[in-house]
Amino acid sequence: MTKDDLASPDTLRDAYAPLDAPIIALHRGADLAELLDLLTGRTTVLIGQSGVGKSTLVNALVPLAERATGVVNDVTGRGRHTSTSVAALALPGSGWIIDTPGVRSFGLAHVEVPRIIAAFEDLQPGTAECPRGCTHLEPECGIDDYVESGAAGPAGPQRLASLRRLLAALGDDAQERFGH
Ligand SMILES: Nc1nc2c(ncn2[C@@H]2O[C@H](COP(=O)(O)OP(=O)(O)OP(=O)(O)O)[C@@H](O)[C@H]2O)c(=O)[nH]1
Ligand SMILES: [Mg+2]
Ligand SMILES: [Zn+2]
Repeated sequence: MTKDDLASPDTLRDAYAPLDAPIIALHRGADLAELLDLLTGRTTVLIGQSGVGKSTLVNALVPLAERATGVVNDVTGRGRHTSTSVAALALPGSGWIIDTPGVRSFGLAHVEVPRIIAAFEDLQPGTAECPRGCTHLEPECGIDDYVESGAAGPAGPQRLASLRRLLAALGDDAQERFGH
C-alpha cells in the first residue's frame, strides 16, 4: 500500500486480513528493506489506478529505473495516466518488478461466470452440491454449506461475499450492455 502518509492503511489491512497475505504500507522515502525481501527472487507486477504511486515505488526500488511520474489532480484525486507502457526492471538482488500503466476501467461484461468461479479455487469445490443451472446467488447454492462447514477456510464467508459481489456486478454489466 502506497501513500500511508496521506491516510491510515488500517481499513484496508482489516479487509484483507482474512487472506493472510503479507501487507506492507509505505510512503515515499520509506525504508524498503522489508518489501525488497519479499520481492527478491520473484517476478512482481504492480497494478493499480493511475496516480497511486507505482512508478514512484519502482524508481525507489530500482535506482536507475527513471520511470516518469505524474501528478494527481487536486480536484478529482486521480492520476493522469503518466505511464503508458509496461516495463520490467531488474531488482538490485534478483528478480523483476514490472511497472504498468494505471488501470483505466474495470468491467466484467466479457467474462463468463465459470471463469469467475474458477478464480475462487477455495470455493469452487462447493459448487459440486449446487442444483443444475445454479447462479450461485440463490439460497439453494451449494457453496453456502461448503463455507459453513469450514472447508473453505477462515476467510470463506468474506470470499463468498466477494464472489457474489462480482456475480451481481456481472449481472448489472450485462444489463447495461444488452439492455435485458
Ligand atoms: N503523498 C505521497 N505522494 C506520493 C507517494 N508516492 C507517490 N506520490 C505522488 O503521487 C503522484 C503519482 O505518482 P506516480 O508514481 O506517477 O503514480 P503511478 O501509479 O505510476 O501513475 P500512472 O503511471 O499514471 O498509473 C506523484 O506526484 C508522486 O510524487 C507517497 O508515498 N506519498
Ligand atoms: Mg506510472
Ligand atoms: Zn451455486
